[in-house]
Amino acid sequence: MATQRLFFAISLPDAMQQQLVRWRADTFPAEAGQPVAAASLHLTLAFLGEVAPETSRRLQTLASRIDQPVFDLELNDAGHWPRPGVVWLGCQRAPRGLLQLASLLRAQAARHGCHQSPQPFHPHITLLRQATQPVALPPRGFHWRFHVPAFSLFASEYSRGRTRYRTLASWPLRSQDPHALLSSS
Ligand code: 3AM
Repeated sequence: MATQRLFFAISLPDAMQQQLVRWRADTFPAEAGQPVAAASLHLTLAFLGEVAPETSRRLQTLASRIDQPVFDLELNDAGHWPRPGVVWLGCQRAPRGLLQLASLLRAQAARHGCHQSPQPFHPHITLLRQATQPVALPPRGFHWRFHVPAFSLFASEYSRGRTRYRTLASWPLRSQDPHALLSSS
């Protein structure tokens, strides 16, 4: 079987996708860049590149054993990276659960030969691509919050001039134990 282009990521609830798409249309002019389709909005945890089936199976087995708690994501930051041409949404302070999850997945990927960028992890949701010209960013003050109960492995597939992301598998994060919360308060 052929290799697949894979990445681990967090997907957004449908309602959040729709809200962000509406906000994006009101916030950025059409010439700012190429909007990412609502269903493709995601937060990448670890990019794996082209992966052979055996490595993909191993990484999925490891992912299924991850025992990390659920967390909430607050989107209250935006930025522009002119070189890759990306306008993004992110968080001023990334939750610890998110950083730990990404760090685990990246370490497992690196141990299985998937090159990991030496750049520090900057969690973001890409809103626009091909945004290589200066873009006016919205003033801070916006924020959306959503709960992250799971993470997924996606295949990035290119056909008929379009890239589509297909979910291959998803794994739940550990729910907060209400007893643990009570006893720690
Ligand atoms: O949409 P974001 O920015 O989260 O940019 C690609 C996209 O991330 C990134 O993987 C996600 C799914 O395609 N990506 C593509 N090539 C990459 C590479 N060589 C890469 N990330 C790191 N290194």
